[in-house]
Amino acid sequence: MNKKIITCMAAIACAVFLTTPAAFAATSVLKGDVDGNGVVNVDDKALLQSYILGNKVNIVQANADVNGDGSIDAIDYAAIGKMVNTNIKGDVDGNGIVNMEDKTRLESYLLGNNVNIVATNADVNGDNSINSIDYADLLRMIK
Ligand SMILES: [Ca+2]
Ligand SMILES: [Ca+2]
Ligand SMILES: [Ca+2]
Repeated sequence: MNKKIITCMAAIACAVFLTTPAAFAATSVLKGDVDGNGVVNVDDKALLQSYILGNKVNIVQANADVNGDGSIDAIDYAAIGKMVNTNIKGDVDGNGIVNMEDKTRLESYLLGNNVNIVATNADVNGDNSINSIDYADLLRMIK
């Protein structure tokens, strides 16, 4: 009888242990991640700007209020601006790493699509123009 109860309790504890991390992931706050996709990049900056300008866009309020003062405003926008990387050549989306996502984003930008980019990072060769030469340089960086 006692053994059965203990087994049952262990099972419950185990179930709680297994489900808790997932629950945390769904509700945890990532300051700066305005769109709630799990990374802070130039898209979050652009989305917050749109929100502050009064556009009806969906944002994760807890993430957008970076300084936690209960209002989402220009101060938070400036804070996110600092979180988005502008000093890594090739980091087109400004998330701090150079990878295939940056390649895809630059490709889309060069095709004329309306995508957000960090211009200083996308201009890989630093000639003040973002073009196929930068794209070729970026390809070499991630290979
Ligand atoms: Ca994000
Ligand atoms: Ca704030
Ligand atoms: Ca990147």
